[in-house]
Formats: sequence, structure tokens, C-alpha cells
Amino acid sequence: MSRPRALITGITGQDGLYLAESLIAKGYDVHGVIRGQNNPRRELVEELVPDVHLHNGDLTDLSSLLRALRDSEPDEVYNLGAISFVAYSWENAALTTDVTAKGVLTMLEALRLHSGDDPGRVRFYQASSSEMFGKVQETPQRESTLLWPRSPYGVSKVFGHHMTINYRESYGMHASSGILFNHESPRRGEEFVTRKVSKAVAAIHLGLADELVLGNLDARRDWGFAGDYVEAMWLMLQQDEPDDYVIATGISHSIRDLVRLAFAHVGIEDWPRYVREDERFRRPAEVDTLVGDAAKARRVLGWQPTVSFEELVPMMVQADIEALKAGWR
Ligand code: NDP
Ligand code: GDR
Repeated sequence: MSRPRALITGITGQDGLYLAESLIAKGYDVHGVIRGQNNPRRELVEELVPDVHLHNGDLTDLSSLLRALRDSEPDEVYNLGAISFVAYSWENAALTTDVTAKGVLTMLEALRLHSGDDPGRVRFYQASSSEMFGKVQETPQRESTLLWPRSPYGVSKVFGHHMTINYRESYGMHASSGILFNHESPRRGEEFVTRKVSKAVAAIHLGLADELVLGNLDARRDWGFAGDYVEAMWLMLQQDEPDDYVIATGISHSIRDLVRLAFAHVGIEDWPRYVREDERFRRPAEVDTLVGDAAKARRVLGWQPTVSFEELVPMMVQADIEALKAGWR
């Protein structure tokens, strides 16, 4: 029997790297779409997952996606590519819409054209987001909760989510949408709050910095570990029927809790001494609080998180300490 084949967009991102590693360990032949003429993250992918085959392509370019599909002939497509930083999406709303919203349609169209008479032959995963719940209308949030996005990013994800459902209903595609709550790791981009905090705390601990500047400390998020969440993506595509699933831990913490825990890992209790709040990092419209109900994923997929917030934060701070010590960046 030939090995199953997967194509991942967003292979250079946090989730793309974890998913590629996980699929390779499961015996997949893994392909990834990489954009740009000299992507600086190509080296990282080649170092961490050397067995991955990379294809040039961009979510805004239909023919490049068709070519990647033709050259990789995947059984499963994971659409993780996006402009994913919420704060940035206000400054670049049109670009965010082109990539994070319309890019999903372009990928779905490429897949529909590629699949010909058999629309269900390639299974599709869309990376939807808890940001779609925005101004939450119900707590905890589940698959049926009304969507009320609060940023151009959130609005774009709602479009991608509904378009995925629409292609499933219109063409019979095996298209699933994972509504994932925040998930983090030592590979998280440094623009996101968990990594910003872990890196700053590591630097303060090593005497390389003396301040951490943040925005809203009262926002609450349901944070899990990225390695756990990519397993849920895979499980969704192993089901006979495509569907939508919330993936979350069910526990929320504030940014303040995050900061306290990160500093505690390096033995600093009087953390407010090092933290300054700056309006610059506040958003035009905030998502105040998110907490997910992953009961359906537990029941149908048998999925549950394995890493708690109390384990995740020290893991990230420690990784940044080791990286700074090693002088890697
Ligand atoms: P990252 O920001 O780490 O990665 C985003 C990826 O998208 C990068 O590989 C990036 O490539 C790629 N990309 C950006 N623009 C384009 C484009 N025009 N064409 C093709 N690829 C592009 O995100 P994560 O790994 O954290 O998240 C993966 C997905 O899951 C995203 O869609 C995100 O919105 C969504 N999500 C993430 C959650 C989280 O907590 N991490 C929670 C819920 C949803 P490049 O390196 O070239 O910039
Ligand atoms: P989020 O993640 O917007 O939830 O989107 P982020 O870590 O950027 O923000 C979380 C919360 O922290 C508050 N915050 C700050 N955020 C950043 N980045 N920098 C700061 O200095 C800061 N100070 C306070 C924010 O206001 C916010 O409330 C992430 C992304 O991965 C999305 O792509 C994904 O869809 C969602 O998670 C689920």
C-alpha cells in the first residue's frame, strides 16, 4: 500500500511545523506550500522536517495552488496559511482579507477543480479560529455559538469557515473546519503575547533586558499546546464524515496570570516592577474573554489536551532561556 500524502499550506508557521513532524511520524509523504522568492523560513523547515517536499505557491494565486496539488497529488490538504496576527489585521485589513478570507476560497476552488468528478477524494482541513466568537454570545463557546468577530482577521476567518461549510454542502467535499482556541509553543511567533512574555522573561532573567511592555492585561484566553492541537486536525480528517469541531482546554486565564506564571518560573515574584502597560499594544476592538467547550471533539474524535497552562508557560520560558544562552538568536 502506498503512503498517504498530505499537502500543508502555512508549513513555515508554528502549526505547519508541528503538523509536518506529526504526519511524518505517522508515515505520511508530506508536501508543503511555501511562498515568496526567497522565503527566510525555508531553511527552518528544511532543518526541522528535512523529508518535506516544498512547492512554491501563494494562497492568492489559484494557478500556483493547482500546480502544488498536481505535483503532490495529496489525499489530505491542511489549509493553515493565513495572515494570523490579529493586531496587524487592522493596519492591513484588505491584505488580510485577500489572504485569510479569499485565500480559503482560492484553495477550495483549486481543490474542486483538481478533484474533477470525485469531489470527496481529497480531504480538506480549514484552520478556523476562536477569534470568530469575538464578542462572545455564550460561555463556553461551542460549535453552535453565534459568531461575532471583532477584527478584520476574525471577519476573514468567519468567511473562510462558512465557505468551507458551503463547499461541503454544495459539492460534497470532505471539508472540515477546526475552530481552534489559542495554542502556543516555543515555536510561537514572537509577536504573540505568550512568546513575547516568555522571551522577555528569559531575557530579564539572564540580565539582557529590564522591561516588558504590554497592552491589555485583563484579556482572558483559553491557551493550549500546539502539539496537541495539530493531532486534532489530523483526527478530523480521519472521520468518515466531515464536520466542524471546537478544540480547546476549557480553562481560561488572563494575560496577568500568564505574566505572573512566567516570572515565577525564574523566581521573580514582584513582577509588576518589570511590566509597563502601553496603549500602543491595545486593540481598536478587544476580544475580552474566550473559553471553549471541546465536548464534541472529546466524544467524536477522542481528543483531549495533554499539556496544561501551568506546564506550557514554564516550557516556553525555559526554551527561551536555553535559546538565548546558546546564542541562537
Ligand atoms: P503562523 O502565523 O505561525 O503561520 C502562518 C503561515 O501562513 C506561515 O507559514 C505563513 O508563511 C503562511 N502564509 C501567510 N501568507 C500566506 C500566503 N499569502 N500564501 C500562503 N501562505 C501564507 O500561524 P499558526 O501556525 O499559529 O496558525 C496556523 C493557522 O491556524 C493560521 O491560519 C491561523 O490563523 C490559524 N489559527 C491559529 C491559532 C493559534 O493559536 N496558533 C488558533 C486558531 C487558528 P510565511 O512564513 O511565508 O509568512
Ligand atoms: P490572539 O493572540 O489575538 O488571541 O490571536 P495574541 O497573543 O496576539 O493576543 C492575545 C491577547 O493578549 C493581549 N495582549 C497582547 N497581545 C500581543 N500580541 N502583544 C501584547 O503586547 C499584548 N498585550 C496584551 C491581546 O490584546 C489579546 O487580548 C491568536 C492568533 O494565533 C490568531 O491567529 C488565532 O486565531 C487566535 O489566537 C485564536
